[in-house]
Amino acid sequence: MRKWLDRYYGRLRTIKANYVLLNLLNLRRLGHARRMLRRYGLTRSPLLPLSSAHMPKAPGDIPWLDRPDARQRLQADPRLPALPATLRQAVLDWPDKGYLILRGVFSAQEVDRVNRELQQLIDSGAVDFNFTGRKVMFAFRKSPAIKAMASDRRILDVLDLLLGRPMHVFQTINFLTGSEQAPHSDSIHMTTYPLGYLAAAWVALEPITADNGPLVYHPGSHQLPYLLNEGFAHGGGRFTIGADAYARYEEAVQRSLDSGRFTPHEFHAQPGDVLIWHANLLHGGKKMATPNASRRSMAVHYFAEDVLCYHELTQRAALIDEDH
Ligand SMILES: O=C(O)CCC(=O)C(=O)O
Repeated sequence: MRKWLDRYYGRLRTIKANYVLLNLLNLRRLGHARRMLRRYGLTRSPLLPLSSAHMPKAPGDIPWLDRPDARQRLQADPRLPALPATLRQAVLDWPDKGYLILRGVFSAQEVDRVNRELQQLIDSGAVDFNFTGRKVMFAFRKSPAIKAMASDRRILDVLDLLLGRPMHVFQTINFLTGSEQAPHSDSIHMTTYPLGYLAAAWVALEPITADNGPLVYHPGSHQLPYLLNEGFAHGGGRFTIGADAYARYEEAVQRSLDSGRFTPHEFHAQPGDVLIWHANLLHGGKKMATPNASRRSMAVHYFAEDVLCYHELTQRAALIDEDH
């Protein structure tokens, strides 16, 4: 029965018309997409499928630190000398590395408050794990402590500088264990037009070691071309999404890593440490040495102001609650 149901829901998820229906039910949360479509000259309803195939052919504005002269621009920027030396160096390295680490951003009390509130929400059934069984999505809508951490100015100020536009929280993902997720770029899940106006911050909420499934990232991989639907055999058609599009995407990413050009790094961290990564940096979660080892942590994804945001694989505009 379970198998049959999984197959049935799996099939429903491939039908584009179902996403149009879901969009209709969430019309109020598509205001942002409607405005952005208009802003970028696209005469398309946000209810309809939306992917990189529908975007203007011109790439549009490129984030300032993704341009070839990023380093020179940074060196001439009057904001740089005002930064603490380690942060200044990390920002200067961002164009080449695609990540930066901020140690000790959050205090033990701030971390404890987040862990406590999350546990209360889980225990009361106010939030639940998503289909992966490992991720609690959007808990910032229900927890003041998580919201405060996600929208903390110490992170947002760095993001605003790196992306050159004001950045806004789109989603939080809380983990109690490792994700063990295969390498991917966030731009397949949260694509923007213009491309590249997304970033993520990952906060350690307990000690993270080689054993409890640390985040794994591949410095420099953000400079690879963005891998979007036209870059791999996603298997979809005019009316359908490819049934195993994500598995095919992961295989294509793995092929790009198999060249050995990028060395994987693990983020070993103390509670309150933060790693920020670029929209196109390949990353994932290492296998836990002990199954289900505790790895409390939180990933936050941010969109820049005034960009169009959508999910490339399901071809759906991002639902944005503008009152959050
Ligand atoms: O925390 C992890 O293991 C992976 C997180 C991740 O891939 C993401 O949030 O995009």
